Amino acid sequence: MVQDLIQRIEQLKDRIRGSRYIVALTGAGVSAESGVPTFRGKNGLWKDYRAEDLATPDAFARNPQLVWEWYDWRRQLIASVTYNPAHRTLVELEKNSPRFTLITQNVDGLHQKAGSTNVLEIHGSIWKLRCTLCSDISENYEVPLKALPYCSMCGGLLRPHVVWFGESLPSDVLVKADNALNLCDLLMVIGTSGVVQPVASFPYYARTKGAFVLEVNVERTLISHIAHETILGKAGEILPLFL
Ligand code: BV8
Ligand code: ZN
Repeated sequence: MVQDLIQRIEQLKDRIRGSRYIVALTGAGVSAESGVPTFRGKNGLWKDYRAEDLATPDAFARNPQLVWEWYDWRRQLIASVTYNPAHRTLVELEKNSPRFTLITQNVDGLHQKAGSTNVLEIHGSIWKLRCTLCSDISENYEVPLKALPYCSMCGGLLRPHVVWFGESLPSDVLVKADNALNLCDLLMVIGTSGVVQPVASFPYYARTKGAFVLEVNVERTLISHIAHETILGKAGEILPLFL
């Protein structure tokens, strides 16, 4: 069993070394070992609410206070943790690869804190706010938020600059992601359950364009049947083995 894993890791190291364009697609699982709860894990994200119930425009329109309470709680939690070996390994891979793009569904900013530079935040960032009236985007690192934030330009209520359910992904980021998935010869899918669309279809798309799809997760997921190789284990323990 262990011998088999060592052999598979060695083969994957050769493949990584020989890749001309690596894309990494990450989800909540890469931040789990930093202490950031995943969305659909058993410990869940917050009280008895589900992300699908709070991360929506309707929830915010109905009760901005409650939605901001949830984001403020997550911002405080994220501000109190730091990146882990999974994030750091992706920084090293970016440095050592001829071409490398990191597409993340995470909004926590831990990839950038760890040193990743070419990061596509496909679902936005919890550290950016957008005005609900004039759409001005600002960065805000205030934890805890003392009150509901309002726009300095027009006085409109600010919302988290993240993609909620039912909202389309930022087209400029989508175009870059599409291009990367089209051109890469290795796609590493790390710590995502493959539930949320359209990102969950990215591995399938990359595979049809000829990429080798490698998945790292603690359990098999909806992506596993698309992956050429699935390594079961914690991202913070498995990824450093590829260096
Ligand atoms: C869109 C940002 C339409 C905010 C998020 C049916 C009904 C209603 C809607 C739909 C439907 N079918 C499809 C939809 C569309 C919907 C969707 O996919 N719903 C799902 C629930 C079925 N999608 C959308 O609404 C998207 N927009 O489709 O727009 C449209 C189209 C055209 C024009 C206009 C509009 C928008 C989706 C974006 C939603 N925003 N978050 C915020 O974060 O607050 S989603 C949320 O889920 C996060 O972004 C998160 O990143 C993302 C994905 O979750 P994961 O990252 O995979 O996390 P999860 O907990 O699920 O899994 C963690 C994984 O890690 C697990 O596999 C676990 O095993 C693993 N793991 C744990 N520990 C470790 C580990 N792995 C390795 N190491 C470890 N240590
Ligand atoms: Zn404004």
